[in-house]
Amino acid sequence: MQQITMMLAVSALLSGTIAAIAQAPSWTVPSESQRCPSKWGTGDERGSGNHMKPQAVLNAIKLIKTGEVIELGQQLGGGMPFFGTRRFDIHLKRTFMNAGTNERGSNEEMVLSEIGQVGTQLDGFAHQSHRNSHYNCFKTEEISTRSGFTKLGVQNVGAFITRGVLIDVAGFKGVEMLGDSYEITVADIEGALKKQETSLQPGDAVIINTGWGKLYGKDNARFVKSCPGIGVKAAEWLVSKDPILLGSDNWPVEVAPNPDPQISLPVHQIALVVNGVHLLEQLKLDELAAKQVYEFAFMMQPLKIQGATGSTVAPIAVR
Ligand code: UVW
Repeated sequence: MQQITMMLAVSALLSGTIAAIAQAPSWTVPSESQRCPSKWGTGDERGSGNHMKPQAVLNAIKLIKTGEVIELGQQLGGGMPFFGTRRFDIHLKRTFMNAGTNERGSNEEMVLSEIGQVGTQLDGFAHQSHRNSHYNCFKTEEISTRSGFTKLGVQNVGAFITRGVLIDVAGFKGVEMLGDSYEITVADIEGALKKQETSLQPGDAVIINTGWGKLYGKDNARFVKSCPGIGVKAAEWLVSKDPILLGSDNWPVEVAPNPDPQISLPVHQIALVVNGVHLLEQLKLDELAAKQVYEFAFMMQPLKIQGATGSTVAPIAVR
């Protein structure tokens, strides 16, 4: 009898452990005591943007040899892909004639959009949180108002002029486009960098080509349904290289959905919340990849929208 009770107890213990293992998510957000204050100091709002110093500009311009400018921004308009219910409606306000003998006509437009979160966009730190806790442990209820965030607004980001590095993972794999929910591994990134003979430096704008941008405006339904991109391991590896931002041609920079169905866009939290590293989404990378431009001067300035969570941007690569 004693033996049977013991066996039942052991089997209950084992099945409990197995159930716990089966349920454990593959990644959890580090505690506030582990991630705050950020390495940039208590109260810091700029995170990786602190890399922007005059020396970064001087290093970047040394990479300009021909003056060729390659645009990295996708077009904004009705034909672009949207995540969820986001929209971009442009209403033309037609000509009016101004008084004066020179008969000057004027036109303008009104745009209705989640202007910080559509098209080629820079994610600011107010965009994401862990529960109510943002980058550097700013609390949502203490920094959010009807007219925007009082801390971490995108107007604080400023201009980025720094070394840009393209990691062409699609090229490394010998495909036009990675598979619909392919998770880029650390080995893929290391392999691509080795093939390109490029290495990463602190303060780089690190940009990953998945080929997914080819669907932008062409197959929008597929573009937003899922996407290839970096997962937790590759994101942590890249963040350990201390970049100014992580960018890609897909919609969230990271693989979606995450292969672990228990977690939702974890790279958003790894980058924006835990480490204060900006994300740059929906880049147009076809020209950069086709021309095999792996190192360049990267230039971008987000709109100075006070208290906004992000900004549509039109970055450029200059070589
Ligand atoms: C979300 O807001 C979920 O995504 P993104 O930052 O990619 O627009």
